[in-house]
Amino acid sequence: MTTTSAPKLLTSVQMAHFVSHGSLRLDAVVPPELNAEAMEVLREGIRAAPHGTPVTLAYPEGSFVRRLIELDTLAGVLHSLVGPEPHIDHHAVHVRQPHEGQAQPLHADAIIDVRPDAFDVQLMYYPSEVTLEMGGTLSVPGSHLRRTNESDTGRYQNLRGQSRLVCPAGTVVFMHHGLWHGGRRNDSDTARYMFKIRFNPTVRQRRLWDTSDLEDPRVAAELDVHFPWYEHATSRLERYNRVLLWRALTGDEDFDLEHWVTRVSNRPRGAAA
Ligand SMILES: O=C(O)CCC(=O)C(=O)O
Repeated sequence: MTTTSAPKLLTSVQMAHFVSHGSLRLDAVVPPELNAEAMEVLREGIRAAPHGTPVTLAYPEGSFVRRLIELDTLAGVLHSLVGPEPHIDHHAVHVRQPHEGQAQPLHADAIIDVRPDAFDVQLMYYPSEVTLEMGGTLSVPGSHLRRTNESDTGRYQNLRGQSRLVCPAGTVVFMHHGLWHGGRRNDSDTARYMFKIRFNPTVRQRRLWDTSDLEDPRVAAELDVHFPWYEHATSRLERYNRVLLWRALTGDEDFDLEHWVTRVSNRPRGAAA
């Protein structure tokens, strides 16, 4: 992927935020000219590419999508999360029509996905302002490591701590593929547009971000965050799963929070004297 200047990589604190929350939100990062162009391009639709197409083949040099994902900030976040030359799993233009009368059920964009050390990332781009009435994407922070099956979560309504996106034009959310989310009902008079691209990594997702702050105590604080919808016991399991993912992302097999993983991986081999 080419960029005009050096892409702005994530810090370790931001990566840890992604690992615990399952998403990162960047408000108004896309400039107004590109947002205006987006509205025309998205209304016309963007030609689909077969699953697993390299970015450079899916989106020709100079095309709207290439210029979007090559913005320094977006390119830096993408590189940090999935590395260079990812493949396009698929893309879609999601329109919540004015007064369409229904919401999408809560779902993850995956069947049960047990990869412990790899994940896909979804870029969700909102070219226009999204107000509370417009059916912004609902998401449930910290739900991405539950390994649920697609829309099996559809009967859950309104979990404590859920987030309903309200944002300025040009906002982009990067989402772990397992995060529970869904488009809400649009009760406004205006169609809501969102362009989503799912990226498959083609390299090992290890230390792809700016790791100079790896020892910052805010890293562990981010990884240890609690969400109000967690049950008591599973909140421990969430922390455990985050430690496993952080170990995979950093290669640091000793990293832990309160001994959670160390305790259950303790397999002494020596014989008693
Ligand atoms: O339209 C939205 O806000 C969400 C769309 C969605 O759930 C998806 O792309 O999987």
